[in-house]
Amino acid sequence: GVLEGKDLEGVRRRLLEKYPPKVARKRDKQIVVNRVGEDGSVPVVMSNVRTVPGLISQRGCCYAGCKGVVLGPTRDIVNITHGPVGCGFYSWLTRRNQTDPDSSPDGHNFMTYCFTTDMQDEEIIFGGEKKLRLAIQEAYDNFKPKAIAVFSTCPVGLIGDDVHAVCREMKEKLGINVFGFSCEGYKGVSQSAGHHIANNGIFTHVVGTDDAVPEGDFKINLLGEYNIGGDAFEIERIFEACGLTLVATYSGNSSIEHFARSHTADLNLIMCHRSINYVAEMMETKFGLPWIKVNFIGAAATAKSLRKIAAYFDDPALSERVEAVIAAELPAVEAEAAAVRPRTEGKRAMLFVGGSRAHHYQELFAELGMKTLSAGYEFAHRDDYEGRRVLPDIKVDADSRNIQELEVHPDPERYRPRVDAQRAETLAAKGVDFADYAGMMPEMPAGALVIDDISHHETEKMIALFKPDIFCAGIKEKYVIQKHGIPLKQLHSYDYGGPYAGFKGAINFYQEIDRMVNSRVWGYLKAPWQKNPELAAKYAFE
Ligand code: CFN
Ligand code: HCA
Repeated sequence: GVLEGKDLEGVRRRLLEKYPPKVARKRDKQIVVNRVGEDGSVPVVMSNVRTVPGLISQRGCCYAGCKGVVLGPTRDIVNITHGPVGCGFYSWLTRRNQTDPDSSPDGHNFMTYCFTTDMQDEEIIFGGEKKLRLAIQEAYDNFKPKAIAVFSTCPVGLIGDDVHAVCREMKEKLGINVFGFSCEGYKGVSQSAGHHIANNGIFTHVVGTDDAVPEGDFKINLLGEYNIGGDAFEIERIFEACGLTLVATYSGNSSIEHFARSHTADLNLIMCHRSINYVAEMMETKFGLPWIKVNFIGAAATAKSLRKIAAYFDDPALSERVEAVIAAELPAVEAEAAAVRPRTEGKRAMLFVGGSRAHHYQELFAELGMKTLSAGYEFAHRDDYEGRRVLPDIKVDADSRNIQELEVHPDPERYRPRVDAQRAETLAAKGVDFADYAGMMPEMPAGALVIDDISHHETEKMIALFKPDIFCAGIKEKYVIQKHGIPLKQLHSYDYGGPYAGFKGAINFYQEIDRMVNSRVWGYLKAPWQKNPELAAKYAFE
């Protein structure tokens, strides 16, 4: 098996043995050994459940998912964090979502600013609506933005400020789009609830407000791509070369104007399903826009995704251009992989990240001849693990719109009814699965250990048991892991690197992983007392 002949049940026991019985019973359902049936079925991993208090989790909060993740990367909305200063400050560009100032002809790029109401004791006690009103006014006076969005942090919900009423009032007064999100950090069990709230809000307040159809024969939206380390720039480069017209990206280097007309595209491509599937579902229901999953992490995955898009449009000229782009790009990538592979072949990785990258990055490691011993998401749901469609199973707040309540657009001439049956048949005939709900586990080897919402304790056990050659996670894990002498690659912020998407990104990734897994520095990481018995003895008695 992948886990090097280790007794897998024994490994699971070792991870759980220190826990009190009730905790062990819960974690037991979130740690499974992968098996893949002939029909692609995999075991159930319990996910999207509350973390046991006291366990050190990698997870973030609802506000992080809404403001930090989904809407933070939009450059021309003034995003105001309503709360004490920390939430706004810590979600200010730490994710390394990039913008291209040249793509804002009006000069609107507010990414370099951090907007917050900076609530004090006075607002917590007497209410913060007045300060929020002033903040919106001040932002408007200084920047004259097209839109202002307000994001609630924990205390806002606790004291009951009505951010939506303030937004409505200011929208009326200023004559620009002003809308709020009840994304208090404590809602739900992770960032995931925040994704949902962001999706519902942007759909309700922005999508479909501009009916002007952009020019282009093959109009697409790219959903769930946030331009971390410039990934979206590389994907845009490839789309352009292929002759695909990108209407909107949700939400790397995005503009509110792109969202407003995104319903006029022909096809939605979903890169990170977890964070944005709700927008895709709602666009499909209301405007008849079909969606397919893509993955631009890995050269082979990129080529496969481009071919899938071409198959969807079923146009010989497009297919020809796509093939030409793949043929032009692949040789350089393959040459680099071949150069690096003798040094990376057989090395072992573990990936514990978010809700899609722990899956997508396995492609890049496979291209390096490396194997994934163990992987897991922080906050993904069963469909992201199993690759099957299961209904959204998280509770959202009352002001969020439920997708089931949506009606189709009143103009069926203009917007196709939900899922064009004929097109689905055409695709099936070409062997393209229209509803390809690929997930992590069906694409992982049997015997790999899948761990949902891994705890710090389990992380240390996994390190001690397997000594992987590289561990992929985030900033909170990084230095703890490295002190064990194992390099940690941040798959959130990419450390200081990137892009890793597309063809050029793959080359960057190969080179960086080669440097990391082959650096001799990790062998020198013993602390003085680990090398010197006298020191060890001294500290033992102090
Ligand atoms: S950029 Fe995305 S790809 S949006 Fe999501 S699930 Fe986070 S911020 Mo960190 S890196 Fe991560 Fe994914 Fe989608 Fe990023 S794996 S945890 S909420 N994520
Ligand atoms: C978030 C954002 C985060 C955190 C990354 C990390 C990101 O979830 O709040 O823990 O290093 O990608 O910036 O996921």
